[in-house]
Amino acid sequence: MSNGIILWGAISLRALRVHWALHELGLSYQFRPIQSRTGETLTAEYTGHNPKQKIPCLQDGDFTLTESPAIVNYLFNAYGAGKDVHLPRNAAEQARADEWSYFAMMELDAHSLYLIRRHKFLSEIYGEAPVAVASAAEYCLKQINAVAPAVAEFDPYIFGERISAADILLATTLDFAERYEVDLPPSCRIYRDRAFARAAFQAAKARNEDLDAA
Ligand SMILES: N[C@@H](CCC(=O)N[C@@H](CS)C(=O)NCC(=O)O)C(=O)O
Repeated sequence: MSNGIILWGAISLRALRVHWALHELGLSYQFRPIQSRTGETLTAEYTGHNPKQKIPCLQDGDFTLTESPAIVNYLFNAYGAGKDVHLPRNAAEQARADEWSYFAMMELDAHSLYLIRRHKFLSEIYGEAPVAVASAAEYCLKQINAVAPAVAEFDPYIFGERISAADILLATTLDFAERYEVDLPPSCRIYRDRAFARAAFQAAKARNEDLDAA
């Protein structure tokens, strides 16, 4: 357990990734439930922690970290030893974890889903771009369909019985895709549902949505 951890960021799926990692690791933490596009990320205090003015941001003592995949991996590496989670045991496993993580973060999250979010669901801020949105949705579905057979082989997670940081990144991003109207193939839906049924995920989701938290 650590009492020096503070997580900034509520409601957002990217903040949820960090809440989930903290719950899987059984870590206590303080929560600053600031949200995107409310002005709360623009304060001088928060900008001091994250000049990018985005959530999530983690403080662990005097160590400050942004970018949800970096934070999830940091927490697993710093606090996962001896816990009921999977940590890569060799270079090949680390590479496999990286492969799934970069796939989720780059091919799905950055290249396609964030584009759909900005130019379809937040078009009043970022402008409409229907051709780009349709192309991104098609691209995202093609990428997800390409990995669906491999996801069907997870037993039940990427590395077997124990959940890994890469699972947190992949499962949340597949859910992100479904929210943005990408039709998940059955193996991906089953995997996401299985991961989200975990007690740690359910507790994390409740905390992520608890705007009265301090
Ligand atoms: N790559 C970053 C993205 C962070 C991000 O875009 N956060 C959104 C909320 S999900 C945000 O803070 N948006 C506020 C804004 O764009 O002003 C991560 O994964 O942490």
